[in-house]
Amino acid sequence: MILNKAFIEERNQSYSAEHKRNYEFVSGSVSNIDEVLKKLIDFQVAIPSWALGTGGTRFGRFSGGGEPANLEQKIQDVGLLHALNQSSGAISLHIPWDIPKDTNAIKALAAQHGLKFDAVNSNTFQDQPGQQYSYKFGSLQHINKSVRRQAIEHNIEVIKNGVALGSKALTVWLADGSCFPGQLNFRKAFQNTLESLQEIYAALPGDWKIFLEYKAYEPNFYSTTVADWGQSLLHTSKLGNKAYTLVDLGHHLPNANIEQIVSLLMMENKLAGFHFNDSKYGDDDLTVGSINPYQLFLIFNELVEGMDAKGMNHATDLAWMIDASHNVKDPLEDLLQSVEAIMIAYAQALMVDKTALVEAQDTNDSAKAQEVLQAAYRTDVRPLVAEARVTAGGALQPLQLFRSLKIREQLIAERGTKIISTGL
Ligand code: RM4
Ligand code: MN
Ligand code: MN
Repeated sequence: MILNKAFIEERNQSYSAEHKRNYEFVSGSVSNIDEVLKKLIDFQVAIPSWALGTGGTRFGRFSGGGEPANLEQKIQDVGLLHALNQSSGAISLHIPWDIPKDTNAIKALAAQHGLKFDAVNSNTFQDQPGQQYSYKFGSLQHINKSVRRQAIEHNIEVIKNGVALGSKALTVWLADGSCFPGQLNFRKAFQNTLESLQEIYAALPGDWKIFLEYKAYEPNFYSTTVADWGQSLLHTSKLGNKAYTLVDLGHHLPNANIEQIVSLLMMENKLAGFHFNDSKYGDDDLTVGSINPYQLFLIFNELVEGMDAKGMNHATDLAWMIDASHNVKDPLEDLLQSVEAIMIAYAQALMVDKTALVEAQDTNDSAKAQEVLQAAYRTDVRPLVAEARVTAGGALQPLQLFRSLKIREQLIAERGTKIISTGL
């Protein structure tokens, strides 16, 4: 199914009078409105190939029907999202869940939908059929060199897959760690991990980057070998200037000040980018903005401030990706909501009165600083985001259009109800 721009434009008509009114109201107070719109249009968020099927927990999985059965169908799904919101112009693949069989055909299909290939992700947290050594006790950290070698080779293989598709980065998330005190020598685990990463780093093409995620716990519940931003930064600093630390919002301990982490990683030129999601307890992988939208705004406020201080391009100098997966919503509706939440937080951050904020900071005026931030956060910027989307050829109301066109019903008719997508 391909939604073309003319069709979407026609469907937008029915809401356009109301939109115009709302847009005029909010844009009237934005002095640099053209610049803001341009930034919103340029900003693209990559969709993870593993989020297009229904997610599960270790207790169960409730398939919603019409899930993509293969990589081609996953690309079609991201194509649908992008047609609706014009902000999801890239897909991030997980290997071996999504190994392309015919690379050229896959590239052509993606191009037909206006999609690029974002970072490729390796997987050494599961054993695959036929694999010689098990990752039960870790991969890049493993006490046995043969296991480490197998995991290194896998990452190099993933890079090769990515090169063929035109990706420019490898994202590594390691489940490595230990479940009980005394199980692991922390120093040796760190050193083995670093040496393994150095071998992977050496295999990166000249214009590639490696992103190293951190995560506080799970699946290991006593220690994780790359557990926080300090441990990731230690590795990425030792590796070199092609290595960056990736922030997955759900990977922190409760109440961590993520916006401060982001600010300092940027200061050190070590921020890779994001895996966006939201969480109440841990790595919940909930819809972006569904639990703590103010935190998301504060993160974007630091991002915009930090990127502007360094003269960075907001759209292209950091990697923007969603990493979400859960049990109950239609995955495509969920992703539309996640992208919208990201765009809203970004638009609000663009609206912050920077001069007033700096003035408040320089005079220790905490009350004023709060007023400035909350003035931006409490502005309803949805008409700005919608205007950018419509200008780019997207739908005024993507979720409503998805529902009124009965897209899920059509996907179920085409694909059936029994398919279980690869992923979590
Ligand atoms: C991990 C981590 C990785 C993702 C896997 C599926 O918790 O967030 O980024 O690739 O889940
Ligand atoms: Mn992640
Ligand atoms: Mn995660």
